[in-house]
Amino acid sequence: MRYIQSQQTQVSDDLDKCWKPLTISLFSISLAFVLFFVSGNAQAVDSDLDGLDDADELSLVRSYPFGVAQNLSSTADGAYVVVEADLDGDGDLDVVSGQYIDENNGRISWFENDGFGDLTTEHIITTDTGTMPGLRSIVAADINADGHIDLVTADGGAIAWFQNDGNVNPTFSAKNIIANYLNDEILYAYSVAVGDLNGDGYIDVASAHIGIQSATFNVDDKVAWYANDGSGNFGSLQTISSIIGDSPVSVVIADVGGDSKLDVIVGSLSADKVSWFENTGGAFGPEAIITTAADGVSYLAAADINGDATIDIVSVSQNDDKVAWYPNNGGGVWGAQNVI
Ligand SMILES: [Ca+2]
Ligand SMILES: [Ca+2]
Ligand SMILES: [Ca+2]
Ligand SMILES: [Ca+2]
Repeated sequence: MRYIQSQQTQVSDDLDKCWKPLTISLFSISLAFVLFFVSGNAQAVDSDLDGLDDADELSLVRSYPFGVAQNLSSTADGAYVVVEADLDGDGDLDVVSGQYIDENNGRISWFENDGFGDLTTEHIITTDTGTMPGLRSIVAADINADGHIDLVTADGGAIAWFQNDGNVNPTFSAKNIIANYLNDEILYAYSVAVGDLNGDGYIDVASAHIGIQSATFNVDDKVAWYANDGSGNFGSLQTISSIIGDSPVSVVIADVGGDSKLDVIVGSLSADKVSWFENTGGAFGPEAIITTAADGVSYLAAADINGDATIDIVSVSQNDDKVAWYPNNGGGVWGAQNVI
């Protein structure tokens, strides 16, 4: 079963959650948005720190950590989520962009790769990009197992997927809700990840919701997953973690325990924490902490950084301006933080 796992988190100033702009000195490329990829994961960074609305240039850095930038589009205003996937099934990677303009305006589009690495016309998939705080995360995966790559999103109020009709020039369905605020009390869904979590051969979905915390109102703060029946019908929300005040902001699926079952790794913004939950066979063990030294963690990725055949974790944290990785010494035993 073919899919590309990816996951994104906005790293920018967000007044609602008092986010601070990320300034990473390594990002010296003067582009409006810089993206980096770790094992198919993508991250958008507002590198000029001037907010979301005024970007008029979108570029890709194709190799980890900081490869050669190339222009993608001059029309994708406000874009901050980008995913590569072969949406039309012709063997080359097309590009999906998720654009957040404000809480009521945004769109998800795809750009066909012409086979020479150049991207053609923008095809709008949807302008239904959610409620407060709007689109945050897109992953590409064949959710209904028909051989065509679909899209899964977290858009603040909902976890949803869009079905690829598989035509030569594919179009996408309307938003199929997996879980939402109304039915599941999801608040501020920021991140989605995909993988077969219960071992039935069908790709499931995990999500992280940073919740809302104030002196009088503390809710959600969940990491959850949803079982796929293979046709894109999802079971009810199953809670992996619910720690009020943690603000889980990024979720990644990977087998870090080394038992061939896919585990769930979570970055928690307010707790400055990266932790993982071992998959015990469609259920999850207690939280195991990888680090609490990622101040304002905003994004995670999983990859074998040091080539020892275990999956390591990379974190981006906005309050200490760090990109760091944590070596997996096997069996879920973690080494200390290495700042990149
Ligand atoms: Ca293609
Ligand atoms: Ca499909
Ligand atoms: Ca499954
Ligand atoms: Ca495992």
